[in-house]
Amino acid sequence: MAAVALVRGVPASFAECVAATPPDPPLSQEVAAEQHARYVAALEQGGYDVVAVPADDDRPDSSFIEDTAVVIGARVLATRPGHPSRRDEVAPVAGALGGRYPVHRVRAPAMIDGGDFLKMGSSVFVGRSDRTNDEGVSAVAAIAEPQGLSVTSVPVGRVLHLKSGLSALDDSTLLWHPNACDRSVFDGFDIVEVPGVDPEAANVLRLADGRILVAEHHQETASLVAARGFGVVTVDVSEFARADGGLTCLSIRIR
Ligand code: CIR
Repeated sequence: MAAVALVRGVPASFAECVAATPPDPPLSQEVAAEQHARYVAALEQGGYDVVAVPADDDRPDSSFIEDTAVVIGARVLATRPGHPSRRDEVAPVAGALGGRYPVHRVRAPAMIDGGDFLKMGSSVFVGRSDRTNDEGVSAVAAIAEPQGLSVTSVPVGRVLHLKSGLSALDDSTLLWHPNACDRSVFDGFDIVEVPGVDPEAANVLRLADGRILVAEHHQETASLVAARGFGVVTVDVSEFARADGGLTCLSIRIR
């Protein structure tokens, strides 16, 4: 089956995104839209068939589509995002996925953001963050465990989401920044530590062809990943980084 990536265009209200620190100067929808177009092109060149969910001008954070659904084996969990302003982003994404997969729904009080979900082979890790609670982790486990996947709940450190500070290079190799979580969670995996002050430098995206997409403003990460023998592609997503989003946040990948 072809690898598919769902994306969602940049809304007119992008400047109103939730952000830990108010961006100064304000976010630019125009710049973000240009960067988004290049991101989509990089996904296509990396082997993904890209499916665009219609943009929603009234939902500023809706380009961060990763948070709205997670693909768990042969099933999809439509999330209930931790930030209340983001909950209405979910239905159109669940609708787009529904034609391909059985879609399960998360019910209150459970909360989960897709940025807290990481799958490496048969291991699933779910970050316990300000956006994802224990009930959210249980919702993942209820779908993952019957499919033979193990689920580990991971207290996140000083990051928004688990994947704000780590990501998989392949099913056994993890790019990890110390702010993300305790390193021992990933005992048994090959860990590549990312130095520096910005945990988002550890957020990269596996393309369908095995190459790794790295944010252009994280050149040190690009060198680290290349030194491990992976092909590297870079793309500028700096406008999204100013809204606390990384590379993975901008798509839902189905491989
Ligand atoms: C938010 O705070 O929800 C958005 N401004 C950023 C979401 C980033 N998503 C992700 O890390 N998966």
